[in-house]
Formats: sequence, structure tokens, C-alpha cells
Amino acid sequence: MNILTIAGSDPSSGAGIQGDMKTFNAFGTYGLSVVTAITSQNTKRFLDVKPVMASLVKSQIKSVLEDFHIDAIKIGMVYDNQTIRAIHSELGRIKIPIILDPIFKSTTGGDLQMKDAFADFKKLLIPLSYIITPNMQEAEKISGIKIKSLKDMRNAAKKIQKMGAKNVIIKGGHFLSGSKIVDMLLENKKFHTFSHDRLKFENHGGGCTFSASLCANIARGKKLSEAVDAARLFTVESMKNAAKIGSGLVIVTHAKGDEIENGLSCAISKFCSIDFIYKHIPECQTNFVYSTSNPLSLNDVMGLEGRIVKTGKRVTVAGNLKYGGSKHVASAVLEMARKFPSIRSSLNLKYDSITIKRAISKGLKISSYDRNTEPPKNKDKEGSTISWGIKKAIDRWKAPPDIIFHTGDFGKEAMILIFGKNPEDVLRKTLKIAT
Ligand code: PXL
Repeated sequence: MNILTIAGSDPSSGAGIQGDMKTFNAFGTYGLSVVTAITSQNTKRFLDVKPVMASLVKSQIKSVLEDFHIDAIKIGMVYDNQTIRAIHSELGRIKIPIILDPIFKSTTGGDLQMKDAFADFKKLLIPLSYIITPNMQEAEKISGIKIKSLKDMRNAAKKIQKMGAKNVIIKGGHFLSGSKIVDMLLENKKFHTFSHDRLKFENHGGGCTFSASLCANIARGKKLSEAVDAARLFTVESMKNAAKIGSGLVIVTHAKGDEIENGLSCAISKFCSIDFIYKHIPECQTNFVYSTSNPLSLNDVMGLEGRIVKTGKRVTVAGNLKYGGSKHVASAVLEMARKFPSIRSSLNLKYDSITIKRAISKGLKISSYDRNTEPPKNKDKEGSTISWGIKKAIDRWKAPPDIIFHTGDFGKEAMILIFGKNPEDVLRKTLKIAT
């Protein structure tokens, strides 16, 4: 999965381009970057800022768009009118979701946007955004509404949406009793509120961490409210773990995301972009799973709660990744891992004898089972057919096969399962047979 940040450089690496790249990395995504400005700052003070020439901002954007498939874009610091117009002219017509993080001041007080650029920021960039992510002060500045209550927060969000942002999240409301902080999401016409405990110290990089992790989660195809929740949790954790690296403000420290989820979600997005893969999606659609080491139950196996579905000549992901999200493909991995613990990932494809012949010719090891020979007693036990079949298929095997297939039964679709040590290994084998 590739995501792009268009933002300013921060030499302290807490925020800006450098902070975004660390966040993208924590989510196992590949970060591309276009630099709009260079700041000189540290954790104590802000020294200087200069924009990058607009023509160079334009050509940087061109250079990444013409080469890479990009799943989502974050726009952070944009210093002047020329930069804003350059970004607008390059991104005005693209279909990639844009996460717009309005940035006016640095945590150490430096101006990160020129005053006379604000009108163009509102007119040209807000309408491009799939979601805009202001904090309270930024939301007040953009909406012109003083925010003192949840009602004001909702009104400000509605006003910003009217300016052209598809969705709005305002972060950091602090008017609830106790020490709770509220984030308010306006998704189309619906409000969602989220809350967490107020942290006791100021930090450097929290805002960028939120918008960059939201970008990564949107790229992964999460539903917006779930992407916001995942980004919030990640940001709060990163702020709690903030470290005293310089002599001033603490800098956010990103926790490494869940390796199983990172690895699987990257592989799923690569799977979806394999040429002609739609021809291999079965009627019951495809799931792709990855287990922890030594899995004991379906809850140790991550899979899609929905499926990878065929939509015409494309495939798309419907549903989120969850431990326990898959039953069928996950049962197959559990059974394989019982005998061959190195096998932790699998996906299912449509059965076709030509696909099997191709797999043999590419040197993949194949086994199979016959569903017609399943004892009736077993058939009655919900969900046990797959475990029974896999067990049978590997009964005499000393090393794990790459593929196990069956040719169906009355009312049961024939199926191919591809196995591997991890999702990349499964993808590598899939690429050998999918044409
Ligand atoms: O967190 C906002 C931000 C974004 N971009 C750059 C920054 C900062 C905050 O200091 O320096 C370059």
C-alpha cells in the first residue's frame, strides 16, 4: 500500500514530512513524500521557514503520481498561495481520498502558513478533501465560530462541511466534566463523538500523527468512523509514549502497529491489483488470512470479516480485518499449522483444472481431498468439513503442500487454497498461477 504526504520538513522529525513517514512505517505502508516547505525548528524554538518553489512542488507531485499507485494522500503544511495553487492544479481532478490537515502554527509558535494564503486554502484545498482534521483553534479559525460547547463543535463542523469538505473531524474539545477530551466526527450528515482522557503534557507531533495514521487507515479501506477510531487510539498511545529527545517539548513515539494486520493488509491490497485476478474469485468470494504463531483457535487468525469480492473486472475489499473474522479459510490454516507450524497464511481461489496444471508446471506442491468421502457424522458438525479435508490432504505429507484443492460436493463449490508462511509467501505463489 502506498500513501503520499504533501507537507513541510521538520528537522526535529517529530512532525511534518519526517513524522508522517514514521507513522506510515508503523502501519506497514510505503510512504511517498512531496516537500512543500523547509522549517528550521527544534523542541524549544522556531527559527526560520521558506517555501519550496511552486514549480518544484508541482513536479514532485507529477513524479509520484505518474509512477506509483497511491491509495490515499495527506496534505499538511502549505505555506503560501503559490504552493496551494500548485497542489490544487495537480490534484484537482484525481480520485484518491485526500486527508487535509490544516496547519497554521507550529507547537513552538512559528507561522506555518502565511496570513494571505488562508483565503486560497479555504477556496482551493478544503473542497478537495475527503476529510479535514482541524483541532479546536483551527476549526474556530476556519469556521469563524467560537467553540465553547459540543453544540458549537457540531455547528463548526457543519459550517466547514459546507465549505466543501466531504467529512470533518474536530479534535480536542475540552468542555466535558472531568478531564475528558472529545473528538467530533461529521460523516456525511451523521455525528459521531469519541472521547479519551486528557494528557497532562504538551507534545510535538501529535496532530501530524493523527492525520497520517488516519490516512493509512483510510488507505486500508476501513470505514471512516473505524479509521478515525484507529487513528485516535494510535495517536493517544504515541502521545503517552512521548520521549524527551531534545531539551524542550517531548516528541511523540510511535508504537509499532500489529505486524499481522500490517502484513495482511499490505498483501490484500497487492492481491487486489494483480492483473486478471477477478477471474480467480469464486462464487463464495475470497478471504485472505494470517495467524499468530502457534494459533490455538479461530480468534488467533486474522481475516476479513467480509470478503474480497468480484465487481465486474475488478476486485474490491468489503469488510474489515479482524481476529476471528474468517471461519473457513482460517480453519484450514489452523489445521495446517497443527502439523506444519511454519504455515500461517492462506487464501482461497476458484477451482479450475487449468489453474492446477499451471501450478504443477510452476513447481508448486499440490494435494487434494474428496468431499464426497467425508463421513456423514462429520458433515453434521458445523464447520468441521474443512479441518477434516485438510487433515486428510496432508496425512502422508512430510513437508507442507503449497496448494490443497477439492472438486466440490452436492451444492458445494470446488475450491483451491494456497498456503504460505506469511501473506507475502502466499502472494508469491498466487502470482505464479494467476493469469
Ligand atoms: O504538527 C504540525 C506541523 C506540521 N508540519 C510541520 C511542523 C508542524 C508543527 O510544528 O513543524 C513542518
